[in-house]
Amino acid sequence: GEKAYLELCEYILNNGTKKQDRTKTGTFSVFGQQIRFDLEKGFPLLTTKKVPFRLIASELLWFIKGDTNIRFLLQNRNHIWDEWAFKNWVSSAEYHGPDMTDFGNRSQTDDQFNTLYQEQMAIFTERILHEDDFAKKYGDLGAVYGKQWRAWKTSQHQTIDQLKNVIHSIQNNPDSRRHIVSAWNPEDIPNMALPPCHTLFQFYVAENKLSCQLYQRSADMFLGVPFNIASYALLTHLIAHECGLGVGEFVHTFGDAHIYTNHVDQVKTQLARNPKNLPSLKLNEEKMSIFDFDMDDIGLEGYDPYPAIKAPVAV
Ligand code: THF
Repeated sequence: GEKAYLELCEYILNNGTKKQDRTKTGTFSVFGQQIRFDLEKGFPLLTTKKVPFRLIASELLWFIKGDTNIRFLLQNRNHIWDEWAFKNWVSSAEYHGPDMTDFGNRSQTDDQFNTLYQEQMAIFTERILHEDDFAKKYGDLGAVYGKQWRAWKTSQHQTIDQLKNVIHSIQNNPDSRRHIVSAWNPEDIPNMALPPCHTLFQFYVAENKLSCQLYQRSADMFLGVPFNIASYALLTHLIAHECGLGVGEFVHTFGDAHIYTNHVDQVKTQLARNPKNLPSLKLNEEKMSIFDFDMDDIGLEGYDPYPAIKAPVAV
């Protein structure tokens, strides 16, 4: 549960190796850890800081639709993937604005640059929202989660709908040990804005309850992981709902589990708080298929977290 998450963060602060990373921010890192959440005990949205559930739900619906264009996220006022699309735009030949090289780091250290960056980002997201051709070209993140889950490309020029298939196999052969969805497609990695952090997940059915385990190759413990826990918990609930099953556990297995050096104070603030009761998830009982769910069909009750804790995202 939440306590296991907090203990893992504390363990990383105390025992992590200081490692440089792709984003040049620096991290404290450990390799190979696991935490578990009993989904019957409540919906695992962390209470020791406010986690924006609306953003988690809209991102998951985006994956489920098989959409890889940030326009849908922007229409839902969700900005968590903006930087990755922006990166493609500002490094393209068509971009003629101020130099945005290394914007992730510079926007955090240089106020004057940050103003320019915010301006360019606002122009960019407006164009994605309102110009179809521009959105097609620069809003798309390529072969990210939605693509791999719903339309994995085969060597025979066909596509595989892994999500539909896994739901079908849960319904028809619940005891199977092959309820797997893989987002890691070695052929596509070179064409991705960001190779998938959630590499692979597996479902498991026992005693009429659906459990899910995720293997996450790289885990930003403070910003990403609270999103990821709630996202896979929500996915498990949605699929259990469609299959007429109860919910079991969410098991979260980590490869490189890290805390960015510029998140350490925030983590310490969070560690000083005691977890409260978990909220509960309310799904629209009238909708059966997970492919028909909209934001209005997903609600949360009894969420009473501590205040949000701000931190910069490493790009
Ligand atoms: N890159 C890094 N460095 N960390 C990640 O967690 C991450 N993700 C996705 C892709 N690349 C990543 C994007 N997911 C936030 C949360 C999840 C993200 C990206 C950003 C974030 O900033 N959350 C804020 C609130 C943001 C808001 O209110 O708009 C927070 O306080 O939780 C791994 O999935």
